[in-house]
Amino acid sequence: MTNTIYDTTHESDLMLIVGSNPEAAHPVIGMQIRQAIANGKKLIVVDPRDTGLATKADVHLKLKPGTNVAFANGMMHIIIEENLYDKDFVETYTDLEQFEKLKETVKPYTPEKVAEICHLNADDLIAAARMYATAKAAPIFYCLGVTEHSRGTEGVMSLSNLAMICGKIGRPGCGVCPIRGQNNVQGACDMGAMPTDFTGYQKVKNPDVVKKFEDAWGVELNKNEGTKATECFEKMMEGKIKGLFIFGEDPMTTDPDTNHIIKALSSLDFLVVDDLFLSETAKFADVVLPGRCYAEKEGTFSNTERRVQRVRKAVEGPGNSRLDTWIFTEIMNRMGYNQPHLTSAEIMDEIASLTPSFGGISHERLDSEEVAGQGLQWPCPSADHPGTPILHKDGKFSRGKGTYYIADYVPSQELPDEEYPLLMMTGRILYHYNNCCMTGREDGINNIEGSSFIEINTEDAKALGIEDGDIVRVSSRRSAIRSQARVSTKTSKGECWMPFHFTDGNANWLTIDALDTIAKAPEYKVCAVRVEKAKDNDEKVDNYLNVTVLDDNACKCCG
Ligand SMILES: Nc1nc2c(c(=O)[nH]1)N[C@H]1C(S)=C(S)[C@@H](COP(=O)(O)OP(=O)(O)OC[C@H]3O[C@@H](n4cnc5c(=O)[nH]c(N)nc54)[C@H](O)[C@@H]3O)O[C@H]1N2
Ligand SMILES: Nc1nc2c(c(=O)[nH]1)N[C@H]1C(S)=C(S)[C@@H](COP(=O)(O)OP(=O)(O)OC[C@H]3O[C@@H](n4cnc5c(=O)[nH]c(N)nc54)[C@H](O)[C@@H]3O)O[C@H]1N2
Ligand SMILES: [Mo]
Repeated sequence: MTNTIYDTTHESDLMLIVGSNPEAAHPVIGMQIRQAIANGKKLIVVDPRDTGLATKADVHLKLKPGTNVAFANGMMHIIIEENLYDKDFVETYTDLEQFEKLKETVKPYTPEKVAEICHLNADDLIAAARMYATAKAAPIFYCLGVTEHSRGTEGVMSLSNLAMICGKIGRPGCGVCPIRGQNNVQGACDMGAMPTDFTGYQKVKNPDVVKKFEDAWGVELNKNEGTKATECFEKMMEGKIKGLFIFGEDPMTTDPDTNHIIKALSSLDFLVVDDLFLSETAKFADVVLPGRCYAEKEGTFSNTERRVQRVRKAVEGPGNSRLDTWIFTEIMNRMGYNQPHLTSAEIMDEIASLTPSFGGISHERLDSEEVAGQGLQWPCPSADHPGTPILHKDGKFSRGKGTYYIADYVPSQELPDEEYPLLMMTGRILYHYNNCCMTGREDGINNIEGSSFIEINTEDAKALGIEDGDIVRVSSRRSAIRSQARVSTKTSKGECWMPFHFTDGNANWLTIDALDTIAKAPEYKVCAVRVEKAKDNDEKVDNYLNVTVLDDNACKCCG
């Protein structure tokens, strides 16, 4: 996030939420947004479903999934046409040549055209554009409804363009605010868990950076960028990746097109999985290493607002489990690199010594009265630096003038047709966490939500002869599963929605492995499916995961 949770919910007069369901996925922030609404702040929600916050919004744009770029371009069209953009900000702080190109690009995105692409009412779009542009301060919150598309990065860039032309960046109550996913996914990215970056987004492509790390670690490093996680599966099938170490991830449940994943993992010579539990992926492994969870370790997590916070060990790890850092250190030693076991405070000191944006962060400081349990927001370059709550302050972008990355709307990769007539989105519910390895063990939670379901629109259900609660067969070009129908108007006609948490009847047997052209995140939010009333004899049940699989586990697209 460019800004903080506090300023976006307290110092704004309007909040624009695009493709994010914080009441379910970020309940603490969701609660603060609800409070902000109760305090009189306006709300625009852009989401294909009637989420909890959508029902409380001043304007709910219930757009067709996969059309965010058209929506954002439409907003900018109206704002520029009506001269509601922030001329001072644009002229002083942004690249004017690019702004002219942006104007040209959004010109054809008239309210009528966008209404048609996005299945919206043009007047609602105009109302939303005027409200956002004229608000004194307004943040844009976004999440996976924007990013998990084949044109997801372009969706993000389009929202940044919108914030920039309205001068709603670099000051309190504004900003472009992706609400991050896992508790420490921000920290994982900050620490270089990406094949293109070392810690603090220092680039592998930069020889000076590589040299710095080589000197610090006393080894020669590979100068090439690595393979993005989602691109590894293809390489496994091609035999280019033969061994794999998976650490805290369960692609068998959470990656798209499970048949594809089975095929990829089966192609490996050797698979190691480090996890808390015997996940579906761990069942495939040659070696399983039992890791320890957040409550069993010391360290720091970086939250969604770049706030590095201390985590303290509360309980001992069970049985033979080991800290993930212990496992990595042992592997380094056994592979011939002499690496002493360090405490998490010592690891933090090494991070600070090699990472300019973390230069002033240490356990000592985080535990001190100065910080008083609030953590420190990076960039925090030195021990006397207070941290940085708001990025790009006063229009100062790190690259100089703010630039516009301009994109046209491109439809999703797989759209409904006669054979698979419904557009399916997937996502999460409040009660379960991703692969369910942790939350699925709790009877109390499973009693509330314990099995696969699919939300279908009332009119579609009627046409298909399906009633609320019926067991249905859901199929896509990749596979078929059983689930339970929930019939309502929460999704629009022609659209349906499924959670991906449940092992039995998991949505990822159906999802498509199309990737975002830039970030390579999967297009989890759009694929085409057919829903029909399940019959006892219409499919065979596969033993693995107890779901129905077409063609003896063979993948339809690659055989
Ligand atoms: N309870 C719970 N909380 C979680 C998680 C969990 O599993 N359970 N997972 C965590 C993780 S890893 C993450 S990344 C976050 C994700 O948090 P979110 O992104 O908020 O969650 P999702 O349900 O994936 O999707 C958000 C919204 O996108 C909408 N959407 C779908 N397609 C489109 C589209 O094309 N355009 C627009 N504008 N909207 C669309 C959906 O209707 C949905 O309301 O949640 C985190 N928090
Ligand atoms: N269809 C569909 N699929 C999706 C999504 C969607 O919206 N739709 N969302 C996607 C998103 S945003 C995400 S982030 C992924 C999440 O997918 P995953 O990362 O695969 O799922 P998680 O449940 O977050 O965590 C995976 C494993 O980490 C283990 N674990 C937890 N803590 C620790 C630890 O400290 N150490 C170790 N070693 N292991 C630990 C858990 O036991 C669990 O088995 O799913 C993706 N899949
Ligand atoms: Mo995520």
